[in-house]
Parts: sequence; structure tokens; C-alpha cells
Amino acid sequence: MPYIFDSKIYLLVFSWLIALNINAQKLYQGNNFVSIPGQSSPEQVVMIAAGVTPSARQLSWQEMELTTFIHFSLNTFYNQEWGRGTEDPVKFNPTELNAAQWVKVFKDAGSKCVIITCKHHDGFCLWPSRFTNHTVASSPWRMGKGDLVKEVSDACRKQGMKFGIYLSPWDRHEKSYGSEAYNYYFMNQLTELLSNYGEVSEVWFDGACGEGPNGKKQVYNWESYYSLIRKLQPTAVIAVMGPDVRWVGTESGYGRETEWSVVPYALAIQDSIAAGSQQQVVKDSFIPQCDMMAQDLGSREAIKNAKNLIWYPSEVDVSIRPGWFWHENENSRVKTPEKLVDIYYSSVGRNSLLLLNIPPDTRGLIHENDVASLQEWRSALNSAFKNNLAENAKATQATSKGITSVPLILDGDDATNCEATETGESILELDLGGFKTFDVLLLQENIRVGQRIEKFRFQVFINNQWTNVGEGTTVGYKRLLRFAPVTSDKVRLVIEQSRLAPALAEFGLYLQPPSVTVSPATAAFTDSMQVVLSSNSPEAAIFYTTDGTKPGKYSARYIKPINIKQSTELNFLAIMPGGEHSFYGKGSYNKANYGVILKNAPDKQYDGGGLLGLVDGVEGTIDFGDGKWTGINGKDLDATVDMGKESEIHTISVTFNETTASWIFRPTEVTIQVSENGTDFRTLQSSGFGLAKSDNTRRFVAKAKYNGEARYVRVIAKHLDKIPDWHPGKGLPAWVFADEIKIE
Ligand code: FUL
Repeated sequence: MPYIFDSKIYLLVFSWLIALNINAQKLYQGNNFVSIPGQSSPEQVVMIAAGVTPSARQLSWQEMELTTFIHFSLNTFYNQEWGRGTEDPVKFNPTELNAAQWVKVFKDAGSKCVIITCKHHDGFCLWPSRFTNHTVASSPWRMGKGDLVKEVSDACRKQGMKFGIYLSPWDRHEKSYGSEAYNYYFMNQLTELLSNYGEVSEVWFDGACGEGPNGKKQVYNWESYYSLIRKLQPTAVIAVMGPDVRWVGTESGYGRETEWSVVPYALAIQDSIAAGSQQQVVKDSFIPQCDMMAQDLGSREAIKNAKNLIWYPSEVDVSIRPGWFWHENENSRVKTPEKLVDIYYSSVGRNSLLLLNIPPDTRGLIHENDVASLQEWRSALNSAFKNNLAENAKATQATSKGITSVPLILDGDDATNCEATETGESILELDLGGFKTFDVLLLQENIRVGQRIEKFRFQVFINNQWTNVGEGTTVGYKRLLRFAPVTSDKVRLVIEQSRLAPALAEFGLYLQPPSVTVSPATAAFTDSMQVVLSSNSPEAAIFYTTDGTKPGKYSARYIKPINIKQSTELNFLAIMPGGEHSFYGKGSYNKANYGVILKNAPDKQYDGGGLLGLVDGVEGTIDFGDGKWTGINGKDLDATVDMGKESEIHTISVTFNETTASWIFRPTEVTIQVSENGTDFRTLQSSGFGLAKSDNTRRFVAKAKYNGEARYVRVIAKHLDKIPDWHPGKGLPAWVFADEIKIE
């Protein structure tokens, strides 16, 4: 029997529940904390969960969608990630520091708030705290008169951005750390930061602590910190080691597909957050194994035994570079605009807020490479989201009472929702009033009344029938689904399951800018070779250059495969008739005595040391990061080796690395082929290695015997498409790592 939503009864239940939680109310606000009465049935728990709602501060936090982290400190000048607390403040001397430039770059990228590391784990303070000398006042910067917290908060205020503070509880410099006196020290610093810099919107407490077994242990007085914040900055959310905002559980930039903002209160307990936080310096996709990382935090199953439920939304923090602080040698490893787009869809598009770290360099400026990547990223998002193609549609909803019109899901206001009155399946149909091409679905729930949708599918009317194009579980504040472009005049959303009645607030259809693929992306070749460019949009025109310059609409137009006869750098992009363009793409081709053509490009960081890395005669060690390995993420290794002339071959072997802790798995199948002409290949061997059942670090060798002659050898190693359930990367594609291809 579906529940009938009776708002009066519902409110009564809630007033009573709230009354029981007078203490909790100190930290929580409105309905964002509820206790579950002892005898509640699983259905009653679900009903209660459906009515847990964000506090006012949580709601305005969520609506920002995108915020910026600044990691800047003595670490920037010592070229390190975690200081020991013994660093000399004299080294802190940015020569061109310009906080207005930072804030402008962030604002142009779409960010709404800036959170700065006022004090990182090394204890160095970016403001002249009265309680320690380990501050900017002891540095030559601005002749010891500087206050970076002030410069950043002023720049934020001037440019209409919100401002937040990061204050590391772990402090490796302060002598009192490890005693009750430290709690006073910390509260004093917190008081300075919360009193002297205007409105603070977010206070970020890190859970990291690298103290070993003999290190000092601090018993933090969290309750006092929290009440101080509530008193001095009542609108600020307290993040991560705090009651308002939950760390998503990874620093990879990717949130969960199923993301509930309503979870058991136990998840907000500091000890369990700290246990899952960093215990040592780790770069690149830090993946802890803790409860916060569990795939299911808020399903019916996950909440059925909870004693209290809270609204505890997820924040995805990730750095635009491998490290949190700026390092010169990472200037070439700034995340590409494509990667940032992917992160956006996988964080903001999965009911999370994205906190993107953009660290200033030693000059005190945001580096040009970061600025360029952010600009391209913003322009791609603006281009995708400029037009809701469903805006003028006629939207109707079918319920047991008949068909009603539901214009509110198209009014651009996420505070108004269509009034479903019952649970069970409900179908929303949209007549688009003409044919439209789209590849993104946007859904938003009105979270002011709770998060309710549990399962949906999206259908498009194609060739006279409803075709499933996408499906999902939770929606929450925002859900974005991407799929291959489709064209139709009618679509529908089937909400298959929800808690109470669904409260869908917004519905949107969008078209992303076109994309271009290049094949092969990199290669070494002997005589000549062909490169194929293709776009996912038939309307897009592709342009390219071969002289290293940026291509545009006046460059050479791609008509047929490009014949390459000498070492070439190819640059290309696709442009739509309306001017929307793809990201800039690159291919590099080197003429050599020996050739290796890789169909799918390796990751920049794992390129095996260059185009001939796979056949350079130096085998990779067990350490996948030793610079020898060719690593590809989420695609197969498809390598063709050209020996320049027909040669005698006896055996061919290929070695693979498996380091499951870093998401590198053995290939699922390896095929080894030979050919005389580079077109017709004969398969010598095709076999698999099984699947890792637990964490593993080892090498695998695939071997084929052949007593004959050939000029070309091809190796196709299939990557594992879905990481197995026992691994934190469950369901996601794995890396494939190879080195070396030996032809003897
Ligand atoms: C982690 C810290 O250890 C890193 O240095 C960084 O500040 C990140 C945001 O949180 O726990």
C-alpha cells in the first residue's frame, strides 16, 4: 500500500521528535536532526527519513554548487605537501601576490566561495595571530606587516564571493599540542578568524593527523569549537570534522552514483571521520577505506537500524593538480578541461558540492596553466547549459487521478515542485513542441521538503516507441545524466520508487559541445602513417594545424584521413554551425627506425618514458610509478609495433603490472597478432589471466610462440571494465599497465 502524504500528521510527528532533541538542536537546526522512536517499523523509518530537511545554512551552502579551496603556505615555498612545523617563516615571500587575481580567476570559473588554508598541519599562520610567532608577521612578505586572510577576505567581499576558513586541528609546530592548553590556543585562533574578517560562510576542519604511535595525541574539544562558531558566525557551515557538511570519502573528484543527503547520525561522529582521514602524505586520488567511502550510506537498508538521522550533504574536494600545494614540476599536470568537466558531472551532477583546490604559485599568482584549463572548462559548461531545450515544453503528469499539467518543473526555480500526492510509479511526460537533439538530463528535487526519489528511468520517443536512454537512483539537489546524443520531440521520466511522494522541482535537457577523437593519439612510425579524426556530432566541422599553432575556423578543414610522412604535432578541434566548439585536441607522431602505434593514448603521467617506451629494452620494475610503464585508464592497450622490415620472430611476450591498491588490474584478455603488411593480422595467441580476488601487487606475462617472419606485431590487452565488489573502486573501470613488449 502506498503512503498517502498527509502534511498535518507529518508535521505533528516531527514537532514531537524535535522536542525530544533539545540538546541536538544546539548544533542542528529545524528538521536536520531527528530521532527515530524505538519501535519504528522499517516503513516508518523511511517515512521519517523523507522529511529530514536541510538547515537554512546547509541549503544556501548547497545552492553554491561550486566553491574553491586555496592551499597556500610555507609548504608552497618548501615545495612540499606536509610541513613538519620546523620550517623557517623567512622563506614565505611571494613577490607578486595578488589576491584580487585569485578571486577573479575563481569567480570567472563559476565559484561562489573561497576557503583558504589559514593554518595547515605545519602550524604556520597566514594571519598575524597574537598567540604565536609562527606567522606571516615573522616573514619578509609585506615587511612582516601582511595579513593574507585579510587580503583574501577583502578581495572576496569586493567581488561578491563568499569566504571560508580552513584551520587544521593537527598542529606540528605548537608546543602545547597534545595537552588541554592546545584547546585554548585553538579556540583563541578560531576567535581571531571568526571575529576579524567579516562574514565567514564555511569553517573547514581537516581530519588528517599523521602522528605515529609515539607522537602526541590531542583530545580535541569539538563541542566548544562548534559552539564558538555558532555564536560568532551563526550562518557558517562546519565541514568535514563537523555536523553540517560530510566529506564524500575520497579526494578523486568523483562522488557516488547513489548519494543520499539523509544518513545515520553515526556518520557525523568525529572519531570515525578521523579514522578514515589521511594518516600520511598521499598524492593523486587518495582513496581511504572508511565508512564515508562506503557505496551505500543512506538507502532503506543503511538507515533501517539508525537511532537518529541527519541531513548531512556530501562535499567533493579535489585538487586541480596532483598535490594540494603548488609545485613547479606539476605545471604540466594541471587537470585538463575535459577531466574537470567529468569531475563536474560526477560531483555537482551527483548531489554533491564541488570544492576545487586551485593553489597559487610562489609568485603569489594563479599559474597560467591553471587559468587556461579553468577558462576552457567554464566555457564548455556555459555552452552546454546555456539553453534548457525543454524550457518551452508541455509537461504533464499521470497519476491515478488522471493527467495534470506540471509547469513548475520548467520554471527555473528549484524551490517550487510538482505536487505529486502519492507514491508508487509516477510518469512525467514532456512534449518538446518540435525535434530537439540533447545528451544531458538535469533533474532537481525540492530539497526544502526532503530528498525522496530512489529510482528513475529516462525514456525518449524514438521510432514510435519509448526507448530507455538513462536510469539512476538518487536525485537530491541536482542529478545530471549524460548519454549519447538523441533527437526526439517527446521524452518522459518514470519515477519508479520514492520515499513519500516525489517532489521534483526542475527538469532540463541540454546538449554538450561536440567532441573529437583522434586515432592513433600518439605513435612512432617508420615510413608514413594515417591519422583519423572524428566528431560525435555530424554537424560539426573539424579543423587542424600541423605547425604547432592553435587551430580555429580558418585552419585546414579535415575531410579525409591525414597522411603523415614526417614527425608532426597535430592540433585540432570541432566547431558547430552555431560556434560551440570542442576542447582542443593533440596528437604527436615521430618518425623513427622502429614504430609503435597506440590506439588509445596513455595517461600523461604514465607514458612509459616516450613513444618507444614499450620496446626500449628496459623493463618496468614492480613499482608502477618508475616511469617505464605505459598506463591507460578505462580503455584497452592496443599497440602495433612496426619493426621497419620483415624480421625473424620466435617468441613475443608482454608484461603487465597489477597494483590493485592503485586501481591497476591485470587485463582480462590479451591477444597477440603478427602481420606482414600492417593490415592483415594473424592471431597467435588469445588468453586471459582470471580476476584478482583481493589486493595484489605482481606482474603477469602473456607469451606467444611463432617461428616465422613478420614486420608488424600487435598486442591488444582488454582493460577490466568494472572493478570487482571487494574493491573501493567497485563498478568503475580499471587501469591497464604494460611494459615491455619483447620480440625475440
Ligand atoms: C587532507 C590534508 O592532509 C591535505 O594536505 C589537504 O589539506 C586536504 C584537503 O585534506 O586531509
